[in-house]
Amino acid sequence: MADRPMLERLVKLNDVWLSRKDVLHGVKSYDVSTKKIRIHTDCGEVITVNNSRRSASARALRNSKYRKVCKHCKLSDVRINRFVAKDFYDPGITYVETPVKKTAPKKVMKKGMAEQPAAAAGSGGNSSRPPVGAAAGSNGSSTSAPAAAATAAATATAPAAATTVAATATAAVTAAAQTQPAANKIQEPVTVNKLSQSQRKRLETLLVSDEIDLDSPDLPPFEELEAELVAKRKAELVDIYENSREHMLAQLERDISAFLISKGFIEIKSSILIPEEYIVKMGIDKDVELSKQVFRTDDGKCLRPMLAPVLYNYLHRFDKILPDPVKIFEIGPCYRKESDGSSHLEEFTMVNFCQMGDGSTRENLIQLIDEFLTHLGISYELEGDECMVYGATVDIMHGDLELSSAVVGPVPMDMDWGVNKPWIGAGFGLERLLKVRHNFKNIKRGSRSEYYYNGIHTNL
Ligand code: ATP
Ligand code: 9VF
Ligand code: MG
Repeated sequence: MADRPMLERLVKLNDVWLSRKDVLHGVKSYDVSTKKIRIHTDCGEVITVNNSRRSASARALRNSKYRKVCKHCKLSDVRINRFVAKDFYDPGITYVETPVKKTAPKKVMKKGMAEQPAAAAGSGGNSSRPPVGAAAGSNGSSTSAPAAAATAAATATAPAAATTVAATATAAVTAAAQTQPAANKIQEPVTVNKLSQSQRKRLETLLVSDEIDLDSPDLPPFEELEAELVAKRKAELVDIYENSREHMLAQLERDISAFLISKGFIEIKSSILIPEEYIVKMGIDKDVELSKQVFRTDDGKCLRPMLAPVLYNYLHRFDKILPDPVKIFEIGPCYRKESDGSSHLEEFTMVNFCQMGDGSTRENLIQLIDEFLTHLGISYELEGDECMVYGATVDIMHGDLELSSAVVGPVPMDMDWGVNKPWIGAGFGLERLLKVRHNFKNIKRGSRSEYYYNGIHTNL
């Protein structure tokens, strides 16, 4: 038995297209991409489907059944007969049909249609057209096997589907009977609205923060809630489109950038791809956790996990050029292999600002951080910590979430980078700032994303 032909080949051989409602169209032209096929019918319709062997469209074209012929396509009898007879197939080849897996009512209906060939055929308006299913056995070749197999599969699934529906209905009736209040009692209707796992997931996706408690006992029905949230999210996106048109991550970057520039810091934009040796030079040896988190490329480079190495190089060179103190910052993507979910991204945005020379004191660092977070409207607490790169750090926390690690230099590592003045610096994750600002459950909402736009899932 041969593998099934691609849909593309079936379209070419049959020269007709069978719509989902089993209407036969003439194929005027078609074009294919790597995955899809786009068919232009004689009546001017354009259909794009997966160019697959296993699709419903491919199965339909391997069969010879149709319900009616499109009036506008003006198909000749020759073309219709070609589709029905399928004598362009090698009669020695039997194509393998997969059994129909799903017991959807749609399939049952199709089976019903196949059972009334004459009636269905009569509705098309073309009297010379062969009846549905006429090809099965009509030319005696084995090419009719798929049609028979498909019919058999459909027949086999039909009772199962019917049973399922009946069983559900019975269950519902029973449930209703059980919850019926006694006739003489007046009872408030109790809405016990248990969400299925997939319904809960869908609603969680549609919620931007915790605006609705999904465990509330008087939650509206899923369909109602979903429709309401979809409408709300769409309206919000339209509002963004009509008014600000700014991406929150980009907007935050611009805001931070303007703030730091106003405080006398010069903005840097360096490469995201950096020499791997910078990681080692930062004191992060191969056996250290952060080293294992680095995305390496095969040319001795890596995606930067931090901004500090390049900033060190700038401090070293600017020291000879710019007046003291030297104040610099960079904002941009950083990459780390992470496993922890809701506060870690593998691709995140860091701002690292630092000052070298005069005024590089702990007080000034704390003062600057306070002004920075006050400007952004984000509350915080300070916490002492230790890290393997710098030793003592001041962590800036919002509850349990670390917003930043800040350091008061100098540190011994400065020698390796040619930096020999005191310094202060801090690195903040922008997505963490957005998470706090917008009360996002997951950091992904405010990140670079194919799906989330300003916290809103775009699958609406
Ligand atoms: P954590 O302990 O939370 O993993 P860290 O101490 O490793 O963070 P730092 O190296 O101090 O992070 O980086 C400075 C800041 O960058 C952090 O305070 C945080 O705001 C942000 N950041 C670090 N890693 C990530 C990440 N994977 N996703 C999002 N933001 C991050
Ligand atoms: C503060 C966190 C080494 C003098 C160029 C600047 C800093 C901590 C930043 C960052 C990191 N350090 N994720 O250094 O500002 O580097 O670990 Si500089
Ligand atoms: Mg840290």
